[in-house]
Amino acid sequence: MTGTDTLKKTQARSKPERPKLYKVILLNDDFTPRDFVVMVLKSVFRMGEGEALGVMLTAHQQGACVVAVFTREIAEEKARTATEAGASEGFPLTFTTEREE
Ligand code: TYC
Repeated sequence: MTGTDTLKKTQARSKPERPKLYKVILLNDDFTPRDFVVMVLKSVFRMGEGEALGVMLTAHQQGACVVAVFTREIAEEKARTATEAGASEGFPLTFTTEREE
């Protein structure tokens, strides 16, 4: 057996990369009803009432709030689904995604 064969059996050639993570961010607006925002947070992000209320109030007061962190595909899908839930009722509710540092 050569040295190379031994290396192959004991050591990975390249480390599997850790997947990049993306934040889903809720943006405040002046029109979407508070209870609708809470309902979307509960249904799309599986939050309980208290957590959803806290996230909604933080966005309302600070302008934005991080909702959760996922891999890119999941973050984008959840942000799209939640934004569409608002749009389907005529609300400007917006969720964006941002790469985590
Ligand atoms: N600002 C909205 C209102 O006063 C409620 C709201 C909160 C909307 C958070 C969006 O991300 C949001 N009706």
